[in-house]
Amino acid sequence: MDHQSHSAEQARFEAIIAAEEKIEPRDWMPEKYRRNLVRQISQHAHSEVVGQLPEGNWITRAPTLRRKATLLAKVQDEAGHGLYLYSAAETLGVSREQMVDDLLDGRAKYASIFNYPTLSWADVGAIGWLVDGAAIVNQISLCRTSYGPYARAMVRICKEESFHQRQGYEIMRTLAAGSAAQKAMAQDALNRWWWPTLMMFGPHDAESAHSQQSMQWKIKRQSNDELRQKFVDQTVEQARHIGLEIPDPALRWNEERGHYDFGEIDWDEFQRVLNGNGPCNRQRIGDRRAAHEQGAWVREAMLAHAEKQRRRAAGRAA
Ligand code: FAQ
Repeated sequence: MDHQSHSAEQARFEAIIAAEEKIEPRDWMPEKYRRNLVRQISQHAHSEVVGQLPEGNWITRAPTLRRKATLLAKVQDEAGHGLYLYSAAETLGVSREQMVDDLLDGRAKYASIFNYPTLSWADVGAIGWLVDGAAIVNQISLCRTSYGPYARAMVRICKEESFHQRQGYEIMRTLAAGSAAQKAMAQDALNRWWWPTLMMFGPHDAESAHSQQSMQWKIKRQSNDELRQKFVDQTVEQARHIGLEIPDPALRWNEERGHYDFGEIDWDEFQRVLNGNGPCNRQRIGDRRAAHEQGAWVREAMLAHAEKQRRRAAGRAA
C-alpha cells in the first residue's frame, strides 16, 4: 500500500473510533491495534476456560442437588464464554490452535485469580460473588470497546455473569446467616479471595503497560484503578448487608472523594502469580494440558466428519 492510501486508511480508522462506531473485521486497522486486541481477547478467553477449574473442583461435593445443578450450569457457561471470545479473536486472523498452544506452552497469560485454591464450599460462593462481580464491572465497560466482535461477545457474557454473581452472593448470604461454623467459613473465604480479586483489575494505571494506548483506541474505556474503585465501592455495601467483614483495616469512606479508601495490594504476590509461582499455576496448566490431550480424539473425529461431509457435497456437485 502506498503512503497516501495508507494515511487515508488510518484517517478512516481514527474517524470510526472518534465517532464511537465499531471497527469490524473487514476494516483496515493498524497492526498494533490488531495485535493488542489478539493479546487481550485471547487472554480473556483463556481466563474463562482456566476459570472453570477452581469451581469444577466442587461439582461432585456441592451440598444439595440444587446447588450442584446450578454450579454445573455456571461452569458450563464459562466454557461458552471462552468459545465466544476465541471466536472474536479468530476474526483478527489468529487460529484457535495457535491461541491454545500459546496458553499451554506458557506464552499467554490468563487471569491471576484462577491460580488460587478452592478450599471450602464457601469458596464457590466467594468466586461467584467477588470474581464474577469483578469480571462484570470490567466487562460492562468492555461492552463499549471499539472492536465490534469483542463488544458484542461482552453483551451476552455480561448477562450470564450477572446470574453467576447472584448465585455466589446467595451462597454467601445463606452461609453468613447459618450456624457460627458456616458464617466463619464464609468469612474465611472472603478473607482469602478479597485481595486476589482486587488484583484482577491489573496494575495501577501508572504501571500499566498497555492502558494509555488501549484507552486512546477505546479498546479499554475505563482505567484499571477506576474499575477497581467501582468494584470496592459496590462490594463493601454488599458485605455489610450480609454481616461479613472486608479484610482491610485501611478501608474507610472518604467523604471528600465520595469513594472508599482502601489498603495497598501486595504487588509482589501479584508478580509471583504472573510469573507462574502462585499456589496453583502448575496444577492449572497441567490440568489444561491433560484435558487438551484427552480431547484430541474428539477434535480428530470432528475434523474427519467435516471432511466426509465436504467430500459428499463435492461428489453431489460433480
Ligand atoms: N492477571 O498493561 P496492563 C472472569 C497482565 S474473566 C493476569 O494493565 P491490560 C470470568 C496484562 O495481561 C477474567 N495478568 O494490561 C470468570 C499485561 O501482560 P502482557 C479475565 C494480568 O491488558 C469468573 C500486564 O499484566 N478478564 O473472571 C492481570 O491493559 C469466574 C500489564 O497489565 C479479562 O481478561 C491479571 N489480573 O489490562 C470465569 C478482561 N492484570 O499481556 C470463571 C479483559 C494485568 O503484556 C469463573 N481484560 N495482567 O504480557 C482486560 O480488561 C485487561 O486485559 C486487564 C489488564 C484489565 C486484565
